[in-house]
Amino acid sequence: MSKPWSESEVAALRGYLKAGLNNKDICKEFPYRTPESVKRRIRRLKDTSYQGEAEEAVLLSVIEQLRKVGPVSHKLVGADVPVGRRELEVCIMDPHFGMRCARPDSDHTWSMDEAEETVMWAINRLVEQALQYGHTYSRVVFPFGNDFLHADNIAHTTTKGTDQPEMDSWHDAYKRGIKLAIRMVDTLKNVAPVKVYQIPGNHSVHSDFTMGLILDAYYHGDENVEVDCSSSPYKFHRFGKNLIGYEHGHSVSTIRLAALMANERPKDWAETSFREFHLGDQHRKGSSVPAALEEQGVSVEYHPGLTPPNYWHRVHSFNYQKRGAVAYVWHETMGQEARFTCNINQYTGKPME
Ligand SMILES: [Mn+2]
Repeated sequence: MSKPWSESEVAALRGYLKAGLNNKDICKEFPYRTPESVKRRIRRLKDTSYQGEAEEAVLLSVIEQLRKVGPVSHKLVGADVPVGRRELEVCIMDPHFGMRCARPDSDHTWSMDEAEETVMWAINRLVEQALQYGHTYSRVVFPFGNDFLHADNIAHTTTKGTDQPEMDSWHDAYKRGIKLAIRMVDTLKNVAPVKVYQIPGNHSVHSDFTMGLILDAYYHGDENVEVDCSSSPYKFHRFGKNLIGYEHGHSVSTIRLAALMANERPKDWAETSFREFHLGDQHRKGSSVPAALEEQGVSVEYHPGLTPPNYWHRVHSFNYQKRGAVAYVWHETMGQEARFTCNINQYTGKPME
């Protein structure tokens, strides 16, 4: 086995390739290595850079095509609503699309069909409740991501490489996931113009981020949908006296969130009175340490998920948590005014209706 290539050797190799040297001449530059070893390294370098370039070219061409085929519409919905006043925030956390569960290793069954049906039931139910509330909304705020897909790649692992054996075909989940994301946004668009914030989770950072880019491209010509798909790990939404922070909940300790908000958004912090962080990750209201908190006037809340406890949850007895989704009504000056919840019965696995 030959000695591993050092970074400076690889850098030199890259330089020779860039300068147009042929394989034979490059081999002469590394007299202490066999020509086979040098050629193998050259092949590897070419393969990786070719693959990277090819993937980027495919993604850019898909995004370019989407920009052309997405809907073109001018601001119609909510255009007559007085500026500000009320916004509706809809939190569908941790859909884990593509996860497949069967009983009794999991509490309930879960498939892409069931996920689509459940997610759309939740969105429609929350919208119905929001409209029954009797007010109009100037905007719908929609955090998207938060483990939208269960696994991040064809090896069925999370972004950091933890195996997710319960994942269906990643390709299929990704393609169907895009359609579902568009259905969700289209439904919310019937209420008011939608602001989407892409929030990375811990299961599917790359997949959810690129889906955010696809949503951004798809709604490029639609003045009723705006997508914030920056690569920032957390995002902030300012509305009048309200400031909402989004973070998935797995990487920042809850106790740090208040100061993080103040530092990240000093001007918004100074001009607002109502500040909250809305998190996912735990698939239930509150995490164990601490259960829920308000620190320096910033309330931090973990949100329930719609997914059933899978084998991993069941094996650790992290099951029987309340499943559901939550929406909030924010008044421009008076703060959070109402909260709607739609619930799934944790014993039957069916929507409570
Ligand atoms: Mn999750």
